[in-house]
Amino acid sequence: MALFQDISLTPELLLATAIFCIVFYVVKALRTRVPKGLKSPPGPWGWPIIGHMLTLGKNPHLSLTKLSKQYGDVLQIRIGSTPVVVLSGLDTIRQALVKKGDDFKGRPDLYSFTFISDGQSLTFNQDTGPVWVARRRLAMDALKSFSIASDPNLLSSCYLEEHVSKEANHLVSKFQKQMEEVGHFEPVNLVVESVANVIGAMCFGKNFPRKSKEMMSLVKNSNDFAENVSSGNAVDFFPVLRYLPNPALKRFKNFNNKFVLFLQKTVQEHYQDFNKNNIQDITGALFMHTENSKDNSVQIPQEKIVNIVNDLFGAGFDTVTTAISWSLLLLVTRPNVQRKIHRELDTVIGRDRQPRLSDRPQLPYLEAFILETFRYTSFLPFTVPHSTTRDTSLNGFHIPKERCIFINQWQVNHDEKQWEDPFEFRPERFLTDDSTAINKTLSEKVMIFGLGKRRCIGETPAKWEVFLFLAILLHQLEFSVPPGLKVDLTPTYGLTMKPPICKHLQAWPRFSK
Ligand code: HEM
Ligand SMILES: *[C@@H]1O[C@H](CO)[C@@H](O)[C@H](O)[C@H]1NC(C)=O
Ligand SMILES: CC(=O)N[C@H]1CO[C@H](CO)[C@@H](O)[C@@H]1O
Repeated sequence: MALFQDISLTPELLLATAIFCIVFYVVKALRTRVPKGLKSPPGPWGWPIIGHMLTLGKNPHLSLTKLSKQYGDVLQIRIGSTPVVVLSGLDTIRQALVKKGDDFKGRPDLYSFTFISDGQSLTFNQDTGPVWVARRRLAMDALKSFSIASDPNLLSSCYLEEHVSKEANHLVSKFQKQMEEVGHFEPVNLVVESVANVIGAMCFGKNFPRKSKEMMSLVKNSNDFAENVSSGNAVDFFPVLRYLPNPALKRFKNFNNKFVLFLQKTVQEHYQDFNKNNIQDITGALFMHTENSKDNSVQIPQEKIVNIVNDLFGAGFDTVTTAISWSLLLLVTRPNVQRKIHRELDTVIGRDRQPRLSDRPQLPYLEAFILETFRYTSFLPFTVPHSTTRDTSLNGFHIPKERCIFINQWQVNHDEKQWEDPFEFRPERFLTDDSTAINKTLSEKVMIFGLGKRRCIGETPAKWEVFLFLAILLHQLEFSVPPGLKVDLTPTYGLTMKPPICKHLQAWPRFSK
C-alpha cells in the first residue's frame, strides 16, 4: 500500500489526529442517551463547528430531499452545533404531526422568531400551553366569521366573496391600464396590493388604509421577511452572525418593527369607532373578546388578544400573493393549460355574469390547476419549523425533547413513490377518470398547509381566495408573454419561495363588456 507508506508521522499529522480525537469525543459525549430498543436517527457525517450548513446550500429543500433518499424519512443533521431532525414521506409526517401531534407541536427557540410581532406571535412563539390553544381558537373563529362564514346581511355569500370580487375587478383594470400605457407589466407588485386589501378589509373593515404609502411599502418589501424566517437560516444557528455587520438581519428587524407599528396604529384608529353592537371585522371581534374576557375559562393576557391580528394579516397576504404569482407564470408558459381553463369558464359561466364561489364544484379543471400549482411549486417548501415537546419516538428512532424538526413538504409533493412524473406540470392528474370532478384521495396527498395541531388556520379561506381571484381574472383576460421570451421559473428559497420577477407579462381582454 504505497499510499500509506508515504505518510510519516509529521507534527502536523499528529496535531490533526489529536484535534480529530478531541472533537470526536466531545461530539460523542454530547450525544443524548438513547432508550433501549430505539436508535438515533441516521444522518451524514458533519463538519465540526459548521455541521451540515454547506450541505444545505442555497436550496435546502432539494438537498434534504436528496439526503432522505439515502437516510430515510427520519434523518438527523446538525446546523452549527444544533441537531435538527428532518422528516419526509407523507406517512411518516402524518404519524408525527397527527398521531403524535402533541409531541411534535412545539416551535423551536430560534433567534429570528424573537423579532416577529415583538416575540408574541401565535405562529412563531414557543408557547404551546392553554394560552396558545385559546389564542389559536380565537384566531380561527374570528377569521372564519369575517371570511368564509355566510352572512344573511350581505349581498355576496360571505365577506371573502365580497372583498375578492371587488379587488379582482380592480386588478383587471390595473392590468389593462398598464397594457394601454406600457404594453406589458410586472404582476407581483399589483397582485400584492389587491391581496393585502382583501385581508386588510377582513381584519380592519373600512379602517384599513388601502392607499397609504406606508402599507404599500410594507407589503412590497415582504421578501425581507420571507427570505429570513426560512428553515435553516444561518442567523438562527450561528450566534456570531448576530454580532457581525449583517445588513439582511437589519432589514429583517426593520421590517418587523415597521410591521408592528403599522398594525398598532391601524388597531388604535379602529378602536376609536368600535361599536360592540355592530362588529364588522376581525379586529372588532378581538376587541369584543377583550371586553368579555372575564367570563372565559382561560385568561388570555389583554395584549395577546388584539395582536392576533398581526399573525392573520402577516400570514394572509404573502402566501396568497405568492400562489397567484406562480399561477400567472405557469399560465403564460403553458398556453394549453390556460386554454382549457378558458374553455371551462366559457362553458360553465358563459359571458353574461362573473364567476362566484358557488361555481367552484363546477370548475374542476381550474381547481386541478390550483392543486397542481401548489404541488409543483411547493412554494412553502418546509412548514414553519417545529420542535418536540417531550421525549418521543418515530419509526423506531428516539427523538429527545426540544429537538428542532424540519418538515419537508417539497419532498412529499415530489415523492416518486406517490406521484407519477412528479416533475411534470399536469393538472389532469387530479381529475377523476371522467374529468368531471377532483380525485379527492389524490388531492389530499398535496402538502402545503402543514398537518395536525399546527395546520394552517387559513387553509379554507386561502383556497377560496386563490380560486376566486383566478376565476375572475381568467374569465376576463388572457395572459401571455411576447413570443420567444424565455420565462425563468427558478424559485428563490425562503419560508415562501417566489418566482423571479418577470416584467413582460401581457393581458388581453377576452370579450368586451
Ligand atoms: C396559499 C396560502 C397559504 C399557505 C400555503 C399556508 C401555509 C401554511 C403553513 C405551511 C403553515 C405552517 C404549518 C406548520 O407549522 O406545521 C401555516 C401556518 C399558519 N397560517 Fe397559513 N397558509 C396560507 C394562507 C394563510 C392565510 C390566508 C391565513 C390567515 C389569514 C393563514 C394563517 C396561518 C396561521 C395563523 C398559521 C400559524 C398556525 C400555528 O402556528 O398554530 N395562512 N400556513
Ligand atoms: C384517484 O387516483 C388514484 C391514484 O391515482 C386511483 O387509484 C383512483 O382510482 C382514483 N380515483 C378516482 C375516483 O378516479
Ligand atoms: C440570512 C438570509 O437569508 N438573509 C436574506 C434576508 O433577505 C434578503 C432579501 O430581502 C436576502 O438578500 C438575504 O440573503
